[in-house]
Amino acid sequence: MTYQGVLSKYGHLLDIPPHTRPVTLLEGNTPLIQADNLSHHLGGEFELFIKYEGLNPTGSFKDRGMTAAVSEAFGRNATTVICASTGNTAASAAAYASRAGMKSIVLIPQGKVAAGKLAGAIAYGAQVIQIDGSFDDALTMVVEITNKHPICLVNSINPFRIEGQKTSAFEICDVLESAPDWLCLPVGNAGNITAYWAGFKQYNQLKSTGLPQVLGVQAAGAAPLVLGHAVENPETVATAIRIGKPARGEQALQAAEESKGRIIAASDSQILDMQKLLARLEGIWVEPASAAGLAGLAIEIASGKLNAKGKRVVAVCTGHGLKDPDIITKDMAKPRIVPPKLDALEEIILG
Ligand code: AN7
Repeated sequence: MTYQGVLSKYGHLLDIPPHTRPVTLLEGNTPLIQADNLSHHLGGEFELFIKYEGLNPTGSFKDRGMTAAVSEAFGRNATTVICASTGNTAASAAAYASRAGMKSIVLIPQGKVAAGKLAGAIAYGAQVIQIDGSFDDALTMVVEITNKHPICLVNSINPFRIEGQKTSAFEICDVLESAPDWLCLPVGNAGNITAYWAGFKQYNQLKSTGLPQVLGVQAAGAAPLVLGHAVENPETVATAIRIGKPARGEQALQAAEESKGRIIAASDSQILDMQKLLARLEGIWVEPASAAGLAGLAIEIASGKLNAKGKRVVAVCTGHGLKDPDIITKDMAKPRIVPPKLDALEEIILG
């Protein structure tokens, strides 16, 4: 049978109600790409795979959970969904809502959303509202408004988001025929790390696939789970994870602890260096936040705290580089302009 999305493939393993009516863009089934060049660069002698979640229909991992959340809402005839977002959730919610004929409202922190995400939300027809505050302020507002009005909240507080998101852990185990030794991923509002851990645990119970150690990575300027307290004014170039009060912070810490992993911070320059490295060594361009997991892996290997030798490591790259082109082009020298003449071209490329 042709591929019909994550609910069709893994729905029997997900805790979603019977009234759910699938709204899908054939999300999921993303490639697990072996990254030998990068593994070699990081010291080698281990297997590294990139779970390239930026290849989902709206360009980020959010589509897995969003198909579940919107399908559940659609199945009970909800008409409107709302979310707070640093951008990717907004684009995903807007796309799935439109596909279901529903309205979407997205609250974003003013001026801090990457161009490709804002453009997506607008293109898919969301009502986009900028909040003169942070993501955390916006999340508080959508919780309040959905307590008062019949609008469906599709942030990862919504349990169906977590259910759908678990499918990425299932896919990794299906492809590798076991869980990896380590799973590295960025952490913002902490829905994704919560879902992966739940997914790996469920698959291990069902199929004895084993469990990974989980390395969650926050941006140093937005690292509440590393600091042990909320961050009032989170700041990072990785705007996707510019979050100071993660809704599922407790569960993220639990995932790290239970898995004998940890949550660490990477600086903006470490994140951006890894973004470039991954693009240049492997041809995989991800948005800055998505490079955080790998940046954390590099930090842990370099400091000797993580011995990857002989291990299998999966790094989750959550969003596509095209989401945030400005981060690459803003400091870039303009490509040279030459007349349309062969000798001019030869002079440049042959020196
Ligand atoms: C590319 O879109 O929170 O820890 O509102 O876009 O599950 O929050 C995005 C988060 C990692 C962190 N990578 O995941 C939003 C939003 C990318 C992201 C994360 C996000 P969570």
